Parts: sequence; structure tokens; C-alpha cells
Amino acid sequence: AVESNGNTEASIKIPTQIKFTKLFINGDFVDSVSGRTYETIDPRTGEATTRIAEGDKEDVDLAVKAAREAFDNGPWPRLPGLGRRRLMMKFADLIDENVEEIAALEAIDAGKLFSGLKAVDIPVAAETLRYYAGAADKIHGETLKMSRELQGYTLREPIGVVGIIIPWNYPSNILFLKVAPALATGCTIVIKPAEQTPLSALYYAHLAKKAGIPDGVFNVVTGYGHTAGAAISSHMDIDKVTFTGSTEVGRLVMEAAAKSNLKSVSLELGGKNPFIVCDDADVETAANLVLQGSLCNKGEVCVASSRIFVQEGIYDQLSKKLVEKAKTWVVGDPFDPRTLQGPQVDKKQYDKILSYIEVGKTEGATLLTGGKPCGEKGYYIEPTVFSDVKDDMRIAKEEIFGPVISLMKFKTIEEAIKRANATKYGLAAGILTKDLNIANTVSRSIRAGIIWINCYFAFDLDCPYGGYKMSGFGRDFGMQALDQYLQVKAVVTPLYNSPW
Ligand code: TXE
Repeated sequence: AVESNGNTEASIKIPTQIKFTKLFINGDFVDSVSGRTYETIDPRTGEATTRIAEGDKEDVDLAVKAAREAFDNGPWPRLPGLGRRRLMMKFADLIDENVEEIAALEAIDAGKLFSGLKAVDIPVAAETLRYYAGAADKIHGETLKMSRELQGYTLREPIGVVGIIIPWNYPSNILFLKVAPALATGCTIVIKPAEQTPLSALYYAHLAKKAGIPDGVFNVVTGYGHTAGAAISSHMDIDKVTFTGSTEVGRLVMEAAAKSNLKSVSLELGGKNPFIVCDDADVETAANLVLQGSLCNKGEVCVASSRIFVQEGIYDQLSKKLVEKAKTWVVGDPFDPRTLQGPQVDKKQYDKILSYIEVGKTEGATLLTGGKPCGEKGYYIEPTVFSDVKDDMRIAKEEIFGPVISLMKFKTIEEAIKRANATKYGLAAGILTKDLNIANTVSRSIRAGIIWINCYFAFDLDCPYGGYKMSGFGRDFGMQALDQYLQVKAVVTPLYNSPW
């Protein structure tokens, strides 16, 4: 049964205190220049958690100055790779030693499940540091053959000061999938966490210092997007900005980069990801994968399976099974180990999701279950299943970013491919079938950055991750992510006796 929040809260002891609420610039926690702070909200209750320093342009300027100095004159980019590796490994160990505390901070900030944060998100953040730490001393260029009387080789050098702007749905994982390769290459960084979820980033700043990462290398400016975020993307002294967030803001970031110093940009944006379930799929497996794909992290996932294309032969059975399972999907306090779905991150997202559910009903989709808020306080929404969803409905075209499953019927695989591709996005896709030829055909035909065959959300640090089309460009994770933070320098010298 769907449980209301609040039922279990009294018995839950939250294992943390909030220690860090100020900006972290040049190795110190400092107030914002203006002295302003803003309130963060606990999505479990809708009440205030704490006040956080509200950084703005002046604070970004100070952070960039520190990062610039650390890059231009400090030890970090000049250390041999193994020096950076050692410190990054130490940083990772410190994260592991504090998993419980960080997990609790993030559960309070984002409404994410404490158990999942403790078992997966935070340990994976530490592993991401280790993965790229291992690469820090293996970054090298090429010796070139050259066609003339010249000796040539390339160096791969760190790009410089990196601005990192991230969202609130995976505050630790998205942070480290950018921070870890940037640090490994020798870059220095200025991070702007999402205004909703600053607590873990500030905690990591304290651990970075404890690990011995030199002052000025790792800076955090908390604050809002249109002020602190915009100051990063338009800064004249930042060499690269890497952004994960909405497509609308991605466009603003790119525009600001173009209008300022033409800094390098990579963007990981929204998605409207198709999951194709063929007639030969096992219904139970399909239902479990669809449920995970659509409801995991309360649907606040850019690669969520948000358009479920089901072949006509299995459509009714799968719909029935999904409804049964959605009704027993436990919504509740993220600290309760029985909970599968916590509250949406904030009132804005909560309202957005509920309004999309209304749009779905108005446009003629059939609401099979859910569709309502739940609990007496906080931002909880019932797992929702719509069937008879048509391609031109807004719930099939726009990113809802909530616990909403949209079922769409198809006849032939050619039709499914065509409809799956009929979107401006191209982040992820799934295909469930026993037929290898169909699986291979679909994986080559869908224009998306990752295709999951007979699985969903199968992430791996070694697997590049990023978008096609308006889902952005650039790849996080995998060794390819290092390229985002490196630039290639060619060095040329004449050979003996050459005309030069
Ligand atoms: O995102 P924003 P919001 C999608 C999802 C969600 C919608 C809106 O559909 O419902 O976006 O979410 C910073 N210059 N995704 O409003 O605003 C902001 O402070 C520079 C998908 O929260 O894009 C935050 O740090 N930065 C996505 C970050 O951008 C600016 C995850 C993301 O916030 C800025 C999140 C500006 N002008 C939302 N304005 C995914 N790809 O996973 C805001 N920011």
C-alpha cells in the first residue's frame, strides 16, 4: 500500500548535523560578499532545513581568482600524475569513512532514499574519484609520423579553470562525474551546486581540504542559477563550463559562453527516453524494469524511461501487472528502509508533475492508477500509470521528471523505432526482447547516447554517458570524459638536415 509520510518519522533518528553552510573559497569556508543567505527546504515536510550562504557574481569572481592562481602558479597541475592520484585516493577514502553522514545530508536536501544513498550513490561517488585517480598518471599524447622532415608529438594538457554547474537529482554522483576527471587532468574547479541541494558539496569541500587537495583547487559557490550560475557561464577567466540540468538553461549557458570568452562547453540535458517492450518479453521482468526505469529516484532521472512503447500482444497483460505493482510501491519517508519512493525535491517540481498529470487526463490518456499527492505534508506523489498515451500528447513529448509511467501501444518494430526517434531529445533508450536481431537493429537505429538491451539503468563508471540531439553533447564517465578537461598541444621540431 502507498503509505503516507509522517507515519514513521517519529521513530527515525536522522544521523547527522549540518556543519557546513558557507561558501568554500581558496581553502576556507566564508560568508558571501553581500552577507546574504537563503533557506533550504526539507522536501519531507516543506519546512526550512537551514540557511546557506547565497553566493553571487562577486563570490564567483573570488572563487575564480583562487582557482586561476592555483592553476597558473600552484602545484596541482604541475604535480606528477601519481601525486594527484594519491590525494584523490585519500579524498575517496574520507568519503567512504563518512558515508552515513553524507547520505543523511543528501536525503534531507533532495528527498532521496537514505538506504540507496548509503549503499550506492555515496560509495559510487568515492569510486568515481578512484576510477579517474587511476588515470591521472596515464594521460599522454602521441608521437606523430608527419609527412615532411619534421619531428612532431602532442601533449594533452589540462584545460584550466573549470566551472561545474549541477542539478539536484544526483547531487553526489553528478558532482563527481565532473569533479573526478577534472581533478585527474590537473584542472582547478569552481562548483555551483543546485540551490536545493548544497549540503553534500560543502561537506565534500571540507573532505577535499582534509585530504590535502591544495587551496584554490576545489571551490564551491552556493547560490541561485540566474546569479551565481550565470556568473560562471559568462566569466571571462573560466576556461570550460560543464553543465547538467534543463535544456532551457543549457541553452543559456552556451549563449553566455559564446558571448563572453568562448569557453568550451559540455551539456547534459533532459530526455524523453523510449523503452520498447516486445511481445516476446517476460511480463514480470518487463514490469519490474519499467517500474525501476520510471519510478526510481521518484522519476527525477534524466534517463528515466518516460515513454513505454509496448507491443500490442503484451500490452494488456503488462498494463495490468504494472498497476498491481504500482499500487504496492511504498511512498514514504526516505529514512524508512521500507520506502521505495521519497518526496519530490521541491514545491516547483511537485507542482510541475501534478500539473502534467492533469494535462494527461485532459488530453485523453487513461489514468490507470495514482495521479494524486499523498501524505499530509511534504512533496509526495503517488506512482502514476497512464495508458492510451498518444505521441502528440504533451505527457509523451515533454519531460515530466516525476513518478509517471506513460504506456503507448505499437504493432511493428519499424513503427516503434520511428516513434521512439520522434523527439527532440536523445539521451537513453531501452529494448526488451529475446530476439537478438531486433535488439541489434533497435540499438543501431535509435538516436540516443546509451541503449540498454534487456536491462535499464545499467550504469558503469567505464561506460560513456551523454546525449544526442537536444539532450546535449560531451560525454561523462568512461575514459572519454577526460577529453572534456584536456586540450591538445602539438610540438614540432625540424629533423637534422631538414630545410627548416
Ligand atoms: O533545472 P535548472 P530546474 C529538468 C527537469 C526539471 C527541469 C527544471 O525536467 O523538471 O529541468 O529543473 C542552474 N545560468 N532537469 O529548474 O534550472 C541551477 O541553479 C547558469 C533535468 O531545477 O536547469 C542548477 O544548479 N546556471 C536535469 C542547475 O542550473 C543556471 C536535472 C540546474 O537547474 C541558470 C535537473 C543560469 N541562467 C533538471 N539557471 C538532468 N539533465 O538530469 C539555473 N541554473
